[in-house]
Amino acid sequence: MEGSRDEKYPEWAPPEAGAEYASRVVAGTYNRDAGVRALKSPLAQRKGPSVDSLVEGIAAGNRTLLAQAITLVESNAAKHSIIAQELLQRILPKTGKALRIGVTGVPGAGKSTLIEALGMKLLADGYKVAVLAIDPSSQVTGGSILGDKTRMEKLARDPRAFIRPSPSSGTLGGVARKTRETMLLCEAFGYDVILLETVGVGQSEVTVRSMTDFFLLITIAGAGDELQGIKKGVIELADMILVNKADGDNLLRARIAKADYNRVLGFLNPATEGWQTKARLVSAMTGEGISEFWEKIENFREVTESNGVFEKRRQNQNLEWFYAMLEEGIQRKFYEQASVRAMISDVEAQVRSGALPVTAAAQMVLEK
Ligand SMILES: Nc1nc2c(ncn2[C@@H]2O[C@H](COP(=O)(O)OP(=O)(O)OP(=O)(O)O)[C@@H](O)[C@H]2O)c(=O)[nH]1
Ligand SMILES: [Mg+2]
Repeated sequence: MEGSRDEKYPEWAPPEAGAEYASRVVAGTYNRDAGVRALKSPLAQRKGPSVDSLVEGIAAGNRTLLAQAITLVESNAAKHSIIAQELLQRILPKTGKALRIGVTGVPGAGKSTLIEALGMKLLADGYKVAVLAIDPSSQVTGGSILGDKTRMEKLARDPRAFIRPSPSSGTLGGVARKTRETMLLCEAFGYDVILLETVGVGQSEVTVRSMTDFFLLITIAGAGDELQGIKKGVIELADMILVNKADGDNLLRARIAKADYNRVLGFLNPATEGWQTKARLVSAMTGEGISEFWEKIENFREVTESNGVFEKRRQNQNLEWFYAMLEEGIQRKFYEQASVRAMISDVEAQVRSGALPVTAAAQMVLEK
């Protein structure tokens, strides 16, 4: 190969390349200390804005940077997590001021239509609104709130509102962590009301309850089966039950359903100390009843803030979250150990064949 000691042909040049190949690669100088420093800095290991610019962008109301910050907290990469935690630490003083409302209900109950109607009303009242989703099915389907965007058309188009689909990967615990952190980013950005939608099947309602101040259950009048359709457990979580689609021919049936719910609610412990959960009629389509139930939610905030329940719930939610993350971390660290994994595969066979009692087997692995 031709050229001086520090000059080489590029990789793509054929081995017999002559002077007709004009390209040369010049060996770079390498400052080892600076190089190591740069590699160690997590900021150097990703493209995209720095923590400073994300913090400033969020404070300045830059939606593009908010979206990038959310993408960062949603990342599963360890190097992103370090930066995300630094970002969250920095914005923390600006969080906590929004009212966090969970919305659940069976598929088709009208959650999205109602969120759109309520959201538009809140914008008109001067609030800024963020809508987030926790969708347990999205691991399979890739997220159904995409379809929802068309049902929240007006809200999606309004610059004062923000709609974010469910983070789509990981366990419910992982999705919950991402949603909580996204909620904090939205609060730092200045959204006053956060609406958290989840479909009313499985565990996700409990998760949404555990991160919201007010929990709204949306139902519809069915053919006499309204109380069987929803598990009693979910009713017990609710601060308000809205019987939606109370319009047209459906009005009478909606009234009956409302009375049925109120009767049942009379026997249940309230979800929030000092607050009686009631069923109300609403039509997300006509807008009838929306202002009235929002007034009740404002009333809820006044009552629970003055009796201390609001603050106490948030403190408990933070503690619960802390312990959940701790447990998750302990489990992960435990199973990551090669010796533990080896021992488990050993012991597993003995447990299966009955050669070793289960309790003794678990004890053996734990002592390891
Ligand atoms: N008549 C009437 N129809 C409504 C009302 N609210 C919603 N709908 C209709 O009910 C259907 C379902 O509404 P959505 O808002 O998509 O329901 P959802 O609970 O978000 O459904 P999923 O996201 O699939 O769980 C749509 O066709 C709406 O137009 C209402 O107040 N009255
Ligand atoms: Mg929906």
